[in-house]
Amino acid sequence: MKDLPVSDRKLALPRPLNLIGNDFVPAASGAEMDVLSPIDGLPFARIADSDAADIDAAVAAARHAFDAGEWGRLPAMERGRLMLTLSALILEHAEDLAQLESADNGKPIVQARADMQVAARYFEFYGGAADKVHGEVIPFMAGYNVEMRREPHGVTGHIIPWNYPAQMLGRSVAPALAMGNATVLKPAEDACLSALRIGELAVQAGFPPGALNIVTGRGETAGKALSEHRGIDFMSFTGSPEVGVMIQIAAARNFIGCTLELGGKSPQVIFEDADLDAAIPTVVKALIQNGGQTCSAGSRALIQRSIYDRVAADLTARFKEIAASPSGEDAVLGPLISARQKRRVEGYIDAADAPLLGRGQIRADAPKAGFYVAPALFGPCDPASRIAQEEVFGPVLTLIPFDDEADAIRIANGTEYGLVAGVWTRDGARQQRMAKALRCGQVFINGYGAGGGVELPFGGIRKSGHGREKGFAALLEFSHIKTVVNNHG
Ligand code: TXE
Repeated sequence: MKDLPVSDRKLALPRPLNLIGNDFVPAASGAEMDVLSPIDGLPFARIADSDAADIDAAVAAARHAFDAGEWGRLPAMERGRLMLTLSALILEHAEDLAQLESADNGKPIVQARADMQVAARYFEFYGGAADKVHGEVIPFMAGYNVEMRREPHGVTGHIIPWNYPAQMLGRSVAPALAMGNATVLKPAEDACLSALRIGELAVQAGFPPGALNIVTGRGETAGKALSEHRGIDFMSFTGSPEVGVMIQIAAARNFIGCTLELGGKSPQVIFEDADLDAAIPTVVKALIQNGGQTCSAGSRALIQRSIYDRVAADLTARFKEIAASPSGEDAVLGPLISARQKRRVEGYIDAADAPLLGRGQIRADAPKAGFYVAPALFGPCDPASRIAQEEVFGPVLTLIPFDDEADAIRIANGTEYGLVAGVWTRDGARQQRMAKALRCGQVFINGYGAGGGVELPFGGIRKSGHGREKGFAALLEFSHIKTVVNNHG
């Protein structure tokens, strides 16, 4: 299919407004900023360029919703129903949302469509869970009734990145809402249009004022103001480790909890007894998806030395075939999010301290001003080299040979990160040993990624962050335990 430049597409664009207390309002300062499409590098929309005043207003709206407004009084069952309605509305508008996401983020339309299914699924999963988080009764001394209740934190702050804007909104905000928190979301300035559209759908679904507030703008202004705000009771952040540290410090100063999801350098460990017909295409897909701009991207392939040459040759052939292109129906790899990210990734490629096995291509119809990067494959890489240690966040895969299981474990665990790992082996006992030995938050055996996997707790250790998103685990993060001791004797 011939792809239209973003400017020629019929996209219903959200207005450059924040969502505060169910009102769509401009930034208090009146400032706006351009949104560029990665597909052609041109401005195609505008958003509010908000600052601390807008965050103040959003936090106040959320506080009112929680303390005195309709949201705080809603039974859990009703909260859940509203979320299920929103889920249905996301599905109803999925194609428009996907087109918007693809133009805004650059991701291939097929991937944007899949993202909308996952975004809807978050509201379905957590909408269904809203009235299923029970407390406990604790046996205690005679004459006492002791309850352990799960209470919402109150007002929760959410800062999300640009790589999966709609999915990240659902992942961050849905469990918080399910527990009854009132939320303030600061999406990423690089891609936030789908978040604004989902905000409109939340109002349409009947969310009461202040339950979901969305303030767009830059990290160093709106994001910083939200993370440091004295009015928030919990903070959820997904982004870079550099900003994660600041979020953690701000949370500490406010004596509140936070979850941090900060990316990774996740290994895919391929043993000589692996089903290579399954492993090799999955390694490629799990890296190339979203242009490698995925926190859980399997960006290090650890390959047992006895099969290294064979696997490296196969991967090289596949990499050379991959072409970055605009977002047509057949696209598998889009542009990266921004000129900055393109420079960053190309910087890693140019400075790589390992042999280059091959590059993919940039398709001829990709606009020159778009942010396209041809995929790059490096190997054999020294596990301690920069390209094998640092998160590149682009279509770059490093191959690292290993000798035996102990060597594989040492290399796999040998970065500062610990988010996800993949293991490819037919040996059941080894599967178990590896699952135990790998230091990370999620291990996939003979597969990688799970198409959203909304039910599966997700998060990291060390530089990948702490706390868990997804699954039931996220509901626990967005609530605290209150012990009520009633001496009725
Ligand atoms: O992230 P930032 P960037 C990694 C990835 C990528 C690198 C840089 O390696 O190449 O980070 O990406 C907001 N106070 N990940 O620069 O800056 C910002 O507005 C409060 C991995 O885009 O961390 C956006 O909403 N907030 C990651 C969000 O933080 C601030 C996904 C993320 O932006 C802020 C993204 C501040 N001072 C990047 N500065 C993952 N875990 O998947 C920025 N922000």
